[in-house]
Amino acid sequence: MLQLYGNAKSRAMRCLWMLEEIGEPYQLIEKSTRPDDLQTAEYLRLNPNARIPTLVDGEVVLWESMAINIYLAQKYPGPMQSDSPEMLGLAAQWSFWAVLELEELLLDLLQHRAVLPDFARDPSHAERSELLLQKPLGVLNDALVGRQFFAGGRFTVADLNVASILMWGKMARLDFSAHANVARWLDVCLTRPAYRRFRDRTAKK
Ligand SMILES: N[C@@H](CCC(=O)N[C@@H](CS)C(=O)NCC(=O)O)C(=O)O
Repeated sequence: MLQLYGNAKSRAMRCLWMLEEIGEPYQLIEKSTRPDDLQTAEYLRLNPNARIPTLVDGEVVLWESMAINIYLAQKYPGPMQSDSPEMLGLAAQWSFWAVLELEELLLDLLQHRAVLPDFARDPSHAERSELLLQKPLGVLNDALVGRQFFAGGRFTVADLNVASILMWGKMARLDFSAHANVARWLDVCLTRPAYRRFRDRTAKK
């Protein structure tokens, strides 16, 4: 059975969502982000970065959440499977792009709007991140003109990987009003039954 090391409140959520999309049986092996949980000889053999998530699929061991998702989409037959090199290329393009252009800014926004205790929040950090996010949000918004999803006219790993980062914007009250296509697309992604299943399954923990 597929095994995913991580927890639902970390970047592992992206892979848990994908696992629900592909519908294969899997086991979540709970790992926190505490050093004593990650820096064990046993875990370091799987992931020398001492980070989560890590996927174990038989002999295959993978880390990096976006790569795990592209692998799962490619390997398991079903609606998430890429059916052309173009679709695979677009999945890689949007996944790299989301990590490089969105992730750090959104994490900073999230920290300073929602996660840090009040005394440690710096509104100027949040404002700067929100301002810098306007450019990539514009790129996303334009990519979604006349198109419901990023590739092949259907929800794919490209959408899942970008949405699983951009959802931090929702949690951080990012203003999407100037980017209506993005707001609509993100809502569609976050109402997927698989996303709801991921939430229901992990809410009980
Ligand atoms: N680029 C990696 C980042 C993994 C990562 O930083 N995971 C965090 C949890 S969200 C972690 O393991 N932190 C523990 C640490 O940095 O010590 C991915 O997307 O999988």
